[in-house]
Amino acid sequence: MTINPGPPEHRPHAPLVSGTPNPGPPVEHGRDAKDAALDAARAPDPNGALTTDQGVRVDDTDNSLTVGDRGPTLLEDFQLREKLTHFDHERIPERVVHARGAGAYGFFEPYASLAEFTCADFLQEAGRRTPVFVRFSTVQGPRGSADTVRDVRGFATKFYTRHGNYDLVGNNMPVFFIQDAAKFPDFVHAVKPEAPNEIPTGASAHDTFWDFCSLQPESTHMLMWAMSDRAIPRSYRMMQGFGVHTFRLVNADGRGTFVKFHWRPLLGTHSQVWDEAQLTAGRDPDFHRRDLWEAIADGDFPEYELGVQLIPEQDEFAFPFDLLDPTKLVPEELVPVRPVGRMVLNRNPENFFAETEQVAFHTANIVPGIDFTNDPLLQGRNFSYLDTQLIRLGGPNFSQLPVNRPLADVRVNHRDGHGQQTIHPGHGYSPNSVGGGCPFTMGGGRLPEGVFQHYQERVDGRTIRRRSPSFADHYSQATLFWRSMTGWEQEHITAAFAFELGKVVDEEVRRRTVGNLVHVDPVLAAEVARRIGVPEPEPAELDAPAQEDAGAAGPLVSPALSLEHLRGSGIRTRKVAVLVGPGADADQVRAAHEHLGALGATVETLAAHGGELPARDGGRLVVDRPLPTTASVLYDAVVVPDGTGVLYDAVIVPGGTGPDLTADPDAVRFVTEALRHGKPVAVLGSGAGLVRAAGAGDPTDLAGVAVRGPGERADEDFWDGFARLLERHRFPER
Ligand code: HDD
Repeated sequence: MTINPGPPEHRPHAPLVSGTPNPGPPVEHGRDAKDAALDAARAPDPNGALTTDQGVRVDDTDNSLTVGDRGPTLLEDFQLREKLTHFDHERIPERVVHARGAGAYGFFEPYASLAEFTCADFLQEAGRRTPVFVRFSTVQGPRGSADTVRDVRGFATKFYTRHGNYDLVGNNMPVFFIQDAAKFPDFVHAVKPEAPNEIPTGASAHDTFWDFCSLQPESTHMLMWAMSDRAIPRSYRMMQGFGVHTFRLVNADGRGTFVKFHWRPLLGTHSQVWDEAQLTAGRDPDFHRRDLWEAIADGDFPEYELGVQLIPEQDEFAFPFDLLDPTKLVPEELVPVRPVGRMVLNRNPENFFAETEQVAFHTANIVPGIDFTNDPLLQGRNFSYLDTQLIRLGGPNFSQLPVNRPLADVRVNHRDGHGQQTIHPGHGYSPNSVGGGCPFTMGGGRLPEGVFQHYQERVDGRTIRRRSPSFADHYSQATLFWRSMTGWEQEHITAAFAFELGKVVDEEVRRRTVGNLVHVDPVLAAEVARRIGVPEPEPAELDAPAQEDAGAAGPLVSPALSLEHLRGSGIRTRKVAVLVGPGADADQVRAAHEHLGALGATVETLAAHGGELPARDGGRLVVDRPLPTTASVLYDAVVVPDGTGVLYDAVIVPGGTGPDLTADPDAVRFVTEALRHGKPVAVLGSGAGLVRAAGAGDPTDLAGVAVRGPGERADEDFWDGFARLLERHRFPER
């Protein structure tokens, strides 16, 4: 029986009234206006008596109402019926794509006013903060799928501006698979698990995806990105975001400027390697979700810089590709990215379902100062997102859900519908006289600030159903991407094609894909063909130059596309494992924690079991995690101090005389994987033995391995040097 802890706190819910006063601009620090708005929707303090939905207190929630001890359950048990009925209806349809995700609140603040180009409220004033909610996601897998699959990542941002909600619904890659929204259902049916058996989960390595892409060469550029390490990010905190389409900024005078949006993570853009990503999916399917949550909970707030590429209207046709084609990017060498502000994610949601699951993004949620272009992919999206929320969130009132509710005043003539929560005053029609003509519109002449008006684009043409000839070049930018990669990036892309196509059963699909790759790079095509066992392209095909049409011009190489140039600086939040056994050098363990910790890394001591271990100097070493509960793939670097021989992403081996970790298979596997995945490793004294036990030979011969010989002091320079290795993140050339 539940003990009643006393009367519940009296905290009535004020009904939402349309047109309630604007809570005003968000405050500069602490809880912002969105937090205050969410407070209003929060359930009463749970520290009170359990009630039914009707507020009736419940005396027992564990037993059904029955006739006697062993008799039938009674229909009159309204508490049981309510409990079961609500439970039976807990699930809503998951998103048809991007079902798996994680979200966070934060704020955006501009560095300077962008008023010259846009009257968008959130870009007007340096330092003025606008609350945001961001949801990151994978595309293919269902809600319960693993985080580290090879896939595009969604990067969707809702800005709660004073002039209404603005949604920037982007991805971590700057282009897309298709050019026209009419192809989206086909594309998604092809990439999703196959219809007969719903296999595979969270993977594009299957026949229907490659069948579609091989027949739809416009996907080639995006395929290059999807086969690159961009598709296996290290963290949501370490990936770029892109608005993909060309949008339009509009200033107070109605002047338009084309714009491409970019998010750049301050921690640098980093990826896993394929073997690591696959192992991580087993070790921690929630790897990215957990990483985001823990970073925010620990106060390591993820930060991204918003950048824009601005293109004057008169330059619309100045490029060797069509700005409206979403399979094309604008090389940064042609139009530099101008930094305009920063976004900080500083608060985790309180309830995953209420916030992260129910958040509803919509590409057509734009605000004064931002407008669309005629990109046919974007135009279709502008229909689809609203449409999907109607089924997913059960009706037309989803924008009243707390996470979706604007901070700006909402006065509408919409009425009723499922889930209506607003008590609307007035009659809901316009024009009216009985309500004094309210709510009124603000049309006519030069509009006051904060009123939306579309950019007045001149459009003229016949009604046709055909792809624009200016969209015809499908290979030039795929080639640009390929040529912009370093050697190791090219090898990873080649291996990814070989892996994915190696899983494809239909040989014709494999051949066709290789036939498309010939137009990207003949050597790539030949190597993929060799690895998947289809005939190598004929010499004639190998000579085929990249498509020589209008699109073939442009820069030959764009360094900005390579991960090699996106590393960022510092080692903040990198995870370092220190592998120890009994007899490890406590000074070295302490130094690793202190030096790397002071630079912002998270350092953990791992050993065969939890608790404590004797150190070489007779002291005790506190173990943060037992090795069997963790794995190298969950760390960025390993330190194996002397006296041990260990198992992390970066290994520090302190010198010492304790039992040899080389005899511990967990420890050997840990270091083997760290080395195989190109992670920085530090070995001190006898710790070097663990690298040898991992079959990697002499540690001094290995890139990214810091070594201190027996008896050598690991001074500050040593740890600073190791931090520089960690800053680079990976040594794929190893
Ligand atoms: Fe989409 C969700 C990004 C093309 C239709 N999309 C969705 C999400 C992201 C993107 C990040 C998840 C939002 C969230 O976290 O709730 N989608 C993109 C990008 C695209 C793109 C960057 C190309 C540039 N999408 C696209 C097309 C269509 C859709 C062409 C349909 C015509 N997308 C949807 C959708 C989803 C969606 C079916 C599923 C759930 C949702 O909208 O809310 O409407």
